[in-house]
Amino acid sequence: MSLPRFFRRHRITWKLLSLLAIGVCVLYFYLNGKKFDSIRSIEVTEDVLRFRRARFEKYQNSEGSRSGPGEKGQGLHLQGAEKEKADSLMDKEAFNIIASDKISLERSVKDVRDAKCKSITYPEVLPKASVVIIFHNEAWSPLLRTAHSVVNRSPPEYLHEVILLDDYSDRAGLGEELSKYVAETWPDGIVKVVRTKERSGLIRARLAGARAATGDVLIFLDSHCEAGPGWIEPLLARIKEDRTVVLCPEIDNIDKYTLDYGGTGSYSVGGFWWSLHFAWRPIPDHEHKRRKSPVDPIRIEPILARIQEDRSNVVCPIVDSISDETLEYSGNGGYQPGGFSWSLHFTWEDIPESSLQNREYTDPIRSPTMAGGLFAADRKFFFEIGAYDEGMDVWGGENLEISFRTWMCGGKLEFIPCSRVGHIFRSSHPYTFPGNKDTHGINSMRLAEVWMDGYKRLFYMHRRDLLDQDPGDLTERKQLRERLGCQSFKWYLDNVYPEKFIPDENVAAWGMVRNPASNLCLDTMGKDEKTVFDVGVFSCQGGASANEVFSLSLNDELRREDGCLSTGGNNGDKLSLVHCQAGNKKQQFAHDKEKSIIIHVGSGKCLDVSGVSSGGYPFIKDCNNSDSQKWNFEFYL
Ligand code: LR7
Ligand code: MN
Repeated sequence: MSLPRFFRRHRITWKLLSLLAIGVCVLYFYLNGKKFDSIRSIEVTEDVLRFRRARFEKYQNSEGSRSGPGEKGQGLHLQGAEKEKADSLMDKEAFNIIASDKISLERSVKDVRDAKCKSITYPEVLPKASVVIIFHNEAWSPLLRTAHSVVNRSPPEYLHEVILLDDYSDRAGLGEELSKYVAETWPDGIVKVVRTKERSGLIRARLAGARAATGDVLIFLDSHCEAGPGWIEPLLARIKEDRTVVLCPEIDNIDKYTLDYGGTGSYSVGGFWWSLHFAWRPIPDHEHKRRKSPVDPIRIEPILARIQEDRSNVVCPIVDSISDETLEYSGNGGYQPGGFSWSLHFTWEDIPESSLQNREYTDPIRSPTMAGGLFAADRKFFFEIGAYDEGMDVWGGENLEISFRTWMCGGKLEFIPCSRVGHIFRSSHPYTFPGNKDTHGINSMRLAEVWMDGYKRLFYMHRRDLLDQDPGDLTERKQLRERLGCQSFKWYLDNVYPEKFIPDENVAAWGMVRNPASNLCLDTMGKDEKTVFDVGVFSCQGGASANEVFSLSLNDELRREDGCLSTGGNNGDKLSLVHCQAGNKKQQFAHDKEKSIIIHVGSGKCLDVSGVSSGGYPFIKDCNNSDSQKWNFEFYL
């Protein structure tokens, strides 16, 4: 039966059908309009593409010869009245808005990439990106500089759109004026403004941006960034290679006082504190090993090439071993430079830490976590692995949540050294937190409850105050974890972050370190572990304070998460908490449980609190078996 006959038989008229169609359309636009302001959409014809290409080339060709304040990524040092004005606005804006306003929105930046990055050829066909820039009350110049830098430094073939996602700003200029500027500056519609209808917080704002986006790849940026030369190709090429990677560019520092665009110096990866704050740290050894050898793979004749490069080089191959018994040929595992002993014998040495960090590579660096704001992912993959937790408010926590989840649910997190994006690191938040809520705390609680299994105990150790708080409904996120069949948090620690110190596992003892006679316990006295300070003693808090949690590690360290007790070894020396350094003799302690003493191995002296009261400092002294030298750990393993 033909369709018209079917309709006739069932008395469905065309009129009714078209009415229905109109109805559906109206409903569709109504619903869409509810979520956010409509997106200005322009058909991308050949003409539009040609226009975009011409604009891109024009900028690329003129970039080198630009002149004016801040060009080439230089900082601006204001004087006199301007400086005063800038200083007075620092509290409100948390960066130098006057300097920023004086710098062109299209300024050039330094090309801080490793030279090798520039000679990589990427596939000509790459997935296309939707760049999502979320903002709430961002200042005009950093916001638009972010957008311009993306348009000017992304070949139009790879840039599907730039979405300025306005999270309900009420700052002057960000409404009509912004829409007008965008329409006039980018008449081809490459930049779109999308607005939320209520303050969503950065997590839901990013979700709204991701939902509005239609490109193959999502790239999120904060609203005070500058994309560097060639930033987008390495990200897209890596995602083309493997759609399950979540990528971060190397994040360069744009100085908040001068707007100087500076490189990062060395590559870092992300970690975390058990308090669920993000931390930068050097690339760990196992990752150095995993990554490609320092020998550039494109050099077929490395020795000759190196000499050709510089004739004053004397070059050695890496010496592999051939067993004298079996003649088995084997690699030597690591790379080692030579040294000598004073008896004038040749020695193999370890590669000094400094040159490990300075070795520059172009290939991806795996990282257990990301900072949060700047990353790229295949759009569909981003949603497949659970996008974001909609229940998280305003700021904080989502960066570790997406990091843990990515690794645990089958993805990988990588930093891409050849992709550089600058970010203004501000010291405070130039926006409100509605209801003055501790959103980082509650958001982190949500992620701990869903993703950290039993290890959430270590978060609550730092945040006992949260134990009676309500993190909200977690059913959906728990179902997501179930549905995706994700790995355990222990798997993540073992496989992705094996160097992470777990204060109460694989240690000899932990908890309060108590001197029974005085009821004094070792105590950080609230000092930040990221700084160096002397460890004190305080009346024991009965496990109520994370300040009194120390571990005796299996390597004889008396330590916290990242800081180890260290002392010179003279009678009366205090103990300072410094960054742990494996094998450092000053940081070695032994605990004799029978005698209840803690001995500094290097000096053979004992930890002592004689004459010290709560708030004072313990020290080391010749062992004398007195009560002031007796110490017990809260827990022994
Ligand atoms: O309610 C809000 N709505 C928003 O749209 C609050 C903020 N925002 C926007 C804001 O305008 C900005 O563009 O969200 C973005 C991030 O806010 P910032 O710049 O105040 O955050 P931050 O740079 O201090 O914080 C880092 O950690 C956050 C944790 O929630 C986010 O993940 C940020 O994106 C993240 N920034 C980076 O990772 C950049 C690199 C810095 C580092 C380390
Ligand atoms: Mn930021």
